[in-house]
Amino acid sequence: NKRVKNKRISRNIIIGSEAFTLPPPGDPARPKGIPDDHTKRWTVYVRQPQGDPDFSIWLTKVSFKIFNTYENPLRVCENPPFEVTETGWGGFTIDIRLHFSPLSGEKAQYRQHFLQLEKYGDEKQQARQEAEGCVRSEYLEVVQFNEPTEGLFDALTNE
Ligand code: SLL
Repeated sequence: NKRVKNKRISRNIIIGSEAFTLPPPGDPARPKGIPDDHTKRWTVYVRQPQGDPDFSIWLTKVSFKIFNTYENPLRVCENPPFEVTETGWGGFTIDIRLHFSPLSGEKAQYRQHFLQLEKYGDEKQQARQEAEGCVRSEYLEVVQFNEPTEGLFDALTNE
């Protein structure tokens, strides 16, 4: 697996979470089977920025390690969408592992995301989060491949 010298390829991904307030226990609108102390439904995700070429060429698997009281806390997504949806009551840090196409010869890369369930920001932001019943927390991440393999270089420069 020959490498292309003096080259670096960068790709952007979005890591984030969104959390929706659940109707309280006893409310007919509350979905069945959710423990009474769970107040939110949340999703943690790795997505591509809108308009970017298909990232599944190079990003082939994403694993999310969620809080260890959940069933099967290591959630592995072998295909997009790379996301996990659960319910709960509290936020925590999620360990994320990005796995790359075998032709890249790259080791997995590690990221973290704090699952933010509570409103945050200034008054205006919090008012909007309250009105939408949704708290979103996202950031842009850069994934860099230094001296990529020829296979990865060709795949990413022909996209
Ligand atoms: C802490 N950050 O103080 C917290 C932990 C865990 C939240 C938050 C339900 C988990 C389940 C849930 O929301 N846990 O149902 O297993 O340590």
